[in-house]
Amino acid sequence: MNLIVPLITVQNFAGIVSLIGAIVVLSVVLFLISSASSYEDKHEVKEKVYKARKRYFIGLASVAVILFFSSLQFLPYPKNQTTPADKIVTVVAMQWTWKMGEGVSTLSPHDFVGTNEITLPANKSIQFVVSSMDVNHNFAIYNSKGDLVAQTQAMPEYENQLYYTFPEPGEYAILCLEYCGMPHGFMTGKIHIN
Ligand SMILES: [Cu+2]
Repeated sequence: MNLIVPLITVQNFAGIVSLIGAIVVLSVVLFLISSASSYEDKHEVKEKVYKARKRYFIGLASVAVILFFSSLQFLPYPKNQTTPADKIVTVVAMQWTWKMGEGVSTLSPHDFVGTNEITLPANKSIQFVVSSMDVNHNFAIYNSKGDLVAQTQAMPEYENQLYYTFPEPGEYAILCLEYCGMPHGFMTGKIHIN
């Protein structure tokens, strides 16, 4: 998987936003430390801190609300899946691999037999029926550039439906995004799109 991308990726963007957030938090802390001069009495300092905290909270909440609503349009999921998908894939997560197979499984997650590599068509809507046979996992699909393109929780005794249309042929990697034990990082799979 090629993780070095010249253009800014979603992950890079999230990293930059986190960095800016950390700088803001650090600035507030430094401001509070510097403003807590020994010449002022405790009451005055407290007033200052409360004022700064209120402003910080309102600012942060406003940014969060704006980002939330303005980024909704980028969600990769269809608003209402009314037409049936072109293909259904059963996905069962287990410590520490994936079982995948085409079609709806009538077997229990435990008895379901699948492979951690699957070949699917491009430009066809795929419905992943995702569950787990042991603990909570997270089924995450990454494209060849290392961008997260779709994900859903893989939970025991519950089926999550994930709809995704692969826009182009290529290799897609599956990773688990829910820490599920020591070998969690090795819990990988592959989707070949052609
Ligand atoms: Cu995991």
